[in-house]
Amino acid sequence: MPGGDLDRSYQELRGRLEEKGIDVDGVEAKLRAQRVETPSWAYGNSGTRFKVFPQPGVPRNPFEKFEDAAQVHRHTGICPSVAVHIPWDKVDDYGELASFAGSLGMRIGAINPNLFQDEDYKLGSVTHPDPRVRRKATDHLLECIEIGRQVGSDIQSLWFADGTNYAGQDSFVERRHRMLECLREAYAAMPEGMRMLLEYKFYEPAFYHTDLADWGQSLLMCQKLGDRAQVLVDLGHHALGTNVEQIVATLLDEDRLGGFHFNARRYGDDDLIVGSTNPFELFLIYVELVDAERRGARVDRVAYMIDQSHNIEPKIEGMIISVMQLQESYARALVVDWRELEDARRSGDVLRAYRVLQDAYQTDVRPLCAVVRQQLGASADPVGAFRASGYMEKIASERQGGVQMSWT
Ligand code: LRH
Ligand code: MN
Ligand code: MN
Repeated sequence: MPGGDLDRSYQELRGRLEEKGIDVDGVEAKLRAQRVETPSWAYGNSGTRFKVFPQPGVPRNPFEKFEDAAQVHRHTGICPSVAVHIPWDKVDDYGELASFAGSLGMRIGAINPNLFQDEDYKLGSVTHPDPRVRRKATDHLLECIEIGRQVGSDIQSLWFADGTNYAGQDSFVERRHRMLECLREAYAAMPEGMRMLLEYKFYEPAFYHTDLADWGQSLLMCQKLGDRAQVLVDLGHHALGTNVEQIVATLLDEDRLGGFHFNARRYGDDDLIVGSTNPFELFLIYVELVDAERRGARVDRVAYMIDQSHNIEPKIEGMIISVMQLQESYARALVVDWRELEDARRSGDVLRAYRVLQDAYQTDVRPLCAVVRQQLGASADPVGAFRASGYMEKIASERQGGVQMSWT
């Protein structure tokens, strides 16, 4: 949709939306304010437990991961921060990493402590029966809070691989109590303004039970910890058929939605491009976010983070496409005709209500998103511009021996 074509399709779309009574300038302002955080681990080599396929030009250190993330920001205009995983992104001086990020117009986002890659954690980390292991896990949480404080990050994003493999292996309740005790200590150490997000996953790597298996278990933990503990919804961490948009709506209503890990999944793992197979679900999640904002919920605090690692597809381009999917889903949710929807709901017109949503979902918002990116000084066509920039060729020739920074 380059040049004149873009202008024509944008004007057409704008006209159609205005006829529907949509405030297009308002929609554009919201899209300009949208932010998405990309994960450092998405830029390194990754794979499944069967095989890692190394890619050319992959970063050799955390600094180079920020360089790649800066490309995503350059072309999309809405991704100035990067989530880091400690110790995958261990450096001697985090202040140096933060200022390097700053020199690229970027910053360090959520800090993700890693409590799953140590021999000691075989039976759990913060739930481990041995207090010595729990001490070690809690110390790592404290270390990550300190890093966050140093680099000005206000989010600790926690995911626990804790669970058991056999019935009878340990007590569910005692493990909960141990977790709560460790998290209380970490929570108390957080500076004001820092939040703790608790991610849940109903499977993997434990086979019998997972200590934080679903949003309810995370929420209960958060409620015990305090207001600055909130639930993190990773789209890939649900049973098939789970209504994720309802979970999102409920957590927003309780002011406990801390953030997202966006991705898509077909069966169990969770690393595909967000919205690649389930764009309607993604749209419906954004509809709940837009609705919550209309109701005055604190949507501004929600952390919109991607959690993907692309195994066979080019990583930077895969991330750019992911961000565009989020931008387009949000744009579609912003053009929902709420007056019409509420009227249909009130009169019990089930299918009119559904069709109002369909009408927004079927709107081709790509010209609007392209124009918004131009307004932000980014690219109307991010993939085309990235491909034409020669960045991939440059890193492929300059970087040898890229790191692998995931669990594989
Ligand atoms: C676990 C998870 C969690 C980790 C990330 C790498 O499946 O979603 O967020 O930190 O993957
Ligand atoms: Mn996740
Ligand atoms: Mn995951």
